[in-house]
Amino acid sequence: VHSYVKYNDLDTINAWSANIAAQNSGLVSRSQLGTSYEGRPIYLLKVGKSGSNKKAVVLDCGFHAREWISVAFCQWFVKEAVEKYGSDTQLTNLLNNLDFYVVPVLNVDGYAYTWSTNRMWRKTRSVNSGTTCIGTDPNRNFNAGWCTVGASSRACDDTYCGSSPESERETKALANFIRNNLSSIKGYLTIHSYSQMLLFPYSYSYAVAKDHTELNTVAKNAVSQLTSLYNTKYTYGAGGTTIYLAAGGSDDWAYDAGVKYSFTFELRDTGRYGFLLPESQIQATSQETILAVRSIATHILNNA
Ligand code: 0X9
Ligand code: ZN
Repeated sequence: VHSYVKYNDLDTINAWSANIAAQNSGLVSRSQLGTSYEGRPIYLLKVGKSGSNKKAVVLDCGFHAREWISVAFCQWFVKEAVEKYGSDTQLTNLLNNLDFYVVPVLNVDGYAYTWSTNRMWRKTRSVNSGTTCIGTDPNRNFNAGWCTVGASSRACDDTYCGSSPESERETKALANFIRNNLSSIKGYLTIHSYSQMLLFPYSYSYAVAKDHTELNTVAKNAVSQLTSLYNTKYTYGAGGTTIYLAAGGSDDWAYDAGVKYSFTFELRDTGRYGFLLPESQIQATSQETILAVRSIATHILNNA
């Protein structure tokens, strides 16, 4: 049975997304972004009041299979939208004027595998030729300095960049969706864990992004909002200098494709529990993170 304060398995999440769309048809609709390597549907929720020529923000969760708090956050975000639409002024304004394209779980095969077999799995579950090692790191598989730095060309490694950019069905599906909707998509938010960081381009090199100053201000304000709730400390900045150089990430790719407001969240914690963040922290983590997402979305609405 689905719970917002527990980690839910993939079947439960898929049933949840069908239900929340069916029960909030004026605000949420579900479609299929694509199909995974093992044949599972990858769903997409469009969250927003219908209108014409709306700007849009993509929000994805579950790139890395073991980062369960990310997946929990996407569910919480949609719950907030449907529960507070019409009463919360800021949220209502955002949903009236922006569409959020939410991918509750991108790496569905990997997520299922963390439930069935190996809680610490990170990559996709695609078969690699010439080895028994499975999977590609989806966040090393985008065409942004692909496999040049902070990524491995060895299929057995956790940061394997894949046989070519977008070699994975999951990354190809997301990239195609963004490419096909570039005229409306103004923001790209990809949710990971852990480290308590808010990152923006670039991570594939130390090059300073054209919009660095603005992105830094947006990040600073978002982090300030996040911290205001429970005093959770975040660092923020360009990925290369703030966390590490790592090429092939979706944030850098989306930015270079023209999505100016491109951010990676690294949610709680800083390592005490790491990927095994207790369920008791889902609510607080989600609530504080939503403040940051609202802050970024408000900036996009007013400036994009
Ligand atoms: O290494 C990653 O993919 C992210 N950290 S994680 O621990 N969740 O794996 C950080 C991604 C930052 N952005 C890029 N490297 N493009
Ligand atoms: Zn991650």
